[in-house]
This record gives sequence, C-alpha cells and structure tokens, in this order.
Amino acid sequence: GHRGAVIWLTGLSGSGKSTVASELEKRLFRHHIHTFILDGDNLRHGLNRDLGFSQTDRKENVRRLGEVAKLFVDAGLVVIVAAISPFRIDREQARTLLPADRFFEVFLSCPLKVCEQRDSKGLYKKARAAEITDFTGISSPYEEPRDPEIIVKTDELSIDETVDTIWKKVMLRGFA
Ligand code: GGZ
Repeated sequence: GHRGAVIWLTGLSGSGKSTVASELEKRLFRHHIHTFILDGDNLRHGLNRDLGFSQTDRKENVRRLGEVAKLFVDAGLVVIVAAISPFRIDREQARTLLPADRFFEVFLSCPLKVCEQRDSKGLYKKARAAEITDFTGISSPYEEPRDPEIIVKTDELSIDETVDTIWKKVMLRGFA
C-alpha cells in the first residue's frame, strides 16, 4: 500500500492550483489512493479566518497548512496543498516537517500576463485599480521555487497533461 505524502502546489493566483488539485485527486482516487485537499483559499473561511494577506499573515497561513498537512500524512493520506505560498523559506519550512521522500513541491508555472488575462475572479483588475492591496504578482512578491520536484507550465499544458506529469513523478517515487 502507499504511504502518506504531501503534493504541494504553489503558483500565482490563476495558475490553476485548485483545478489541478481536484483533477489530481480524481486520478489518485481511481488508483485507490486516499487524498485530502488543503486549499488555501478555502481554509481562509475557517481555520485561517483570522489571517489576511500581509507577509506575516501569509507566512502564518503557510505554516498552518504545513502543520495540518503533516497531521494528515501521519494518518496515511496523500495531502494535496493548493496555496500561493509565495515565500520560498515558508515552503522550505513545510518541507522540513516531513521525510524527504514524502514531499513533492510542484511549481505551477504560468506567466503573470496569462494569469491576469484569465482573471477568473476579477481580482487582478481590482488589484490594478488598487481596490485590493498586497496582491500577489502585482503589489506583493512571489518567489519561484529554485529546485522543485516538479515544474509544470500550465499555460502550455492541458489540465490532463499537467495531472499526468505530476502522477508519473509520484508513481515513480513509489506512492502508487
Ligand atoms: C493573493 C488573494 C488576495 C491577495 C484574495 N493576494 O486565485 P484565488 O483568489 O482563488 O486564490 C487566491 C487566494 C490566495 O490565498 P492563499 O491562501 O493561497 O494565499 S497565500 O498562500 O499567499 O497565503 C485569491 C485570493 O485568495 N486572494 N486576496 N491580496 N490572493
């Protein structure tokens, strides 16, 4: 049987994290792998409702996501984290909570331009108009991973191809 692991999706707003998370979950489910999605945006309605988008709050958000992910991994699940998680050091900190072979950092690489064109929630428009402050990529930084386990260019690949890429890597490491 498989052991628990974390598949940590990081990238800009609009890079496809939530969509990829739910499609990846379906794929893992078909292979009888029990998963749990921790979506940054969703958890902000409950566990992380006290947090905003300042640097301090994002760091705390990512810290909690990492700790909760670890709990679920200890319970044997494959946890898919979907959060911008913009700071390298915070992602690295989350990584240290788990054995090296159980943490997959996946960079959903997509040019800001493309994310901004998609603007599925109209947030980039608001950020440009300064109706939203501290918006990632516009008025708040995003630090790209330097050496992630997986990089997928979500502006060039279909969702299926993206999921394939992640799935193959996870499989190779013996989680299926
Ligand atoms: C970035 C924001 C902001 C600001 C609201 N900056 O694309 P979305 O809408 O659906 O997902 C984004 C989500 C980001 O939450 P995370 O918990 O992933 O962020 S972090 O890891 O940086 O703590 C976006 C929405 O919240 N959103 N305001 N100012 N994204």
